[in-house]
Amino acid sequence: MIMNSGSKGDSVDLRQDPTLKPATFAAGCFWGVEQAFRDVRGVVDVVSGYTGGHVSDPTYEMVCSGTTGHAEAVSVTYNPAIVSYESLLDVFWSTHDPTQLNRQGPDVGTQYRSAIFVHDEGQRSSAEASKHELERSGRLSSPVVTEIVTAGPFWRAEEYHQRFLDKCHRRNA
Ligand code: MHO
Repeated sequence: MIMNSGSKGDSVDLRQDPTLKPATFAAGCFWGVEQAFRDVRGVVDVVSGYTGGHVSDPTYEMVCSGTTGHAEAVSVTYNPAIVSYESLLDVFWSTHDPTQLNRQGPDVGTQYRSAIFVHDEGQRSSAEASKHELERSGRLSSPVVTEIVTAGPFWRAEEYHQRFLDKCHRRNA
């Protein structure tokens, strides 16, 4: 469930279409992660936000301070008839380095941790199987540190963070 505070923008309401499913991922700075999922066929909406923390309605500055426990994350709404959760997991693994603990490249802090926030037991077992498969593949030289945890409240980030890279490209065009 995406929590909107104030007059932050619209997002797809899952209650309006029971065939759509939610998926939530944290893989470092949400700008690029949002972009990666937007490009996937069968993904109908992606929202950048904050989840996994312990205060309500956090701001970007609060999350950046590392004191709220939140991770920068994306809430993906997808059509499982077109794209499987397993395919979304493949996108998740390929969009970041899941061996980096509490950082992603130059971005350091628990807000940049690698995590999969699962919405049901089916997602949990798929996520665990996918993580084990990646570990066993020998493609990575260090252990995968990705957390697999139950999804809780997801707070939509400030509007300027939504479609951030699109907006950058338009400014620079
Ligand atoms: N190092 C990045 C982090 C942004 S991301 C939304 C920057 O400030 O440019 O946390």
